[in-house]
Amino acid sequence: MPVEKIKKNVILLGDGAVGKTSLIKRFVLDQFDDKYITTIGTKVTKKEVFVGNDDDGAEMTLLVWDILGQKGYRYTQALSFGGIEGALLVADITRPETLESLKEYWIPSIVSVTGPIPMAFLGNKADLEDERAFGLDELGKLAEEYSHANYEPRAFLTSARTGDYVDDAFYNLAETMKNVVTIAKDNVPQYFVDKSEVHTLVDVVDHIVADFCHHFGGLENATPVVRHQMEKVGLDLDNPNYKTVVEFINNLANVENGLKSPEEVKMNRTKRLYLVNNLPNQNR
Ligand code: G3D
Ligand code: MG
Repeated sequence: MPVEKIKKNVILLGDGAVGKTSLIKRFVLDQFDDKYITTIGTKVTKKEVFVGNDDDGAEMTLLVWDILGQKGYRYTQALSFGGIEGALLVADITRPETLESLKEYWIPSIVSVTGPIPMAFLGNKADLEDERAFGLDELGKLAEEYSHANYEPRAFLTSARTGDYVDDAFYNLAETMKNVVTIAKDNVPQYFVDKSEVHTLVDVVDHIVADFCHHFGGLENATPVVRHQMEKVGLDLDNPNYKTVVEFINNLANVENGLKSPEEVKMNRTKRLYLVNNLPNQNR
């Protein structure tokens, strides 16, 4: 039987310093670089894998996308890419808030653009057992919430340092992508906010506006709508307050209602609210 050849785009998502870049390095090069390399821009790495068995196997080329914290850039990170068909959602087992933000931020961010896609959940830094704040139970529960008619996303405790379960996680995702038919949406530009660069309400409004414009067919179409909604809630751009920003977010959701699917509207609202609600209290 001829071997099937498949090419798939996968992306690693999660908060800064959870180990995304280290996991890719471990998987692709099978080594762990202890020296932290600050990377700027977007990076795609290629890896060939064979999944399945002799009777029903496939040679897969994985194009692995790393989202890179653009330190020093205050604005939204814009990634323009086509056809993401699988995602590894990465949290750091020593920091419970990184698990929370997968649910509240990263999953809505990607799913609102790609629709449901195969996912795998990684609790990374498993070697730091003494500092562990959550484990497979919690991660598995999150994975369950995203079960799909055709597959159950799996959870792994990985270590980019020791290599434990890194290949398992990538291969599991590859196998799921081989078996599940997804329709890749082509060339969907996506905004990912580098959350570590969001410090104030002004930053939050910046990001929300950029995100809304992106979903609303660009700056030109969206600007009058944004301006109108800001006036409606009395949002002062130079000095926004928590309450008006929340109202602004709700009103943008109302605008999107009817133009987008209810799921998409909900996810956009969720990730925007996450940004406001996770500011340091004194900056609210
Ligand atoms: P990111 O790409 O998600 O931002 P990085 O994360 O891959 O850059 O990793 C962030 C830090 O976590 C790095 O440490 C890296 O060495 C460390 N790290 C990544 N994976 C593991 C792991 O499995 N175990 C342990 N113990 N550390 C890990 P530094 O200190 O260099 O910033
Ligand atoms: Mg990185």
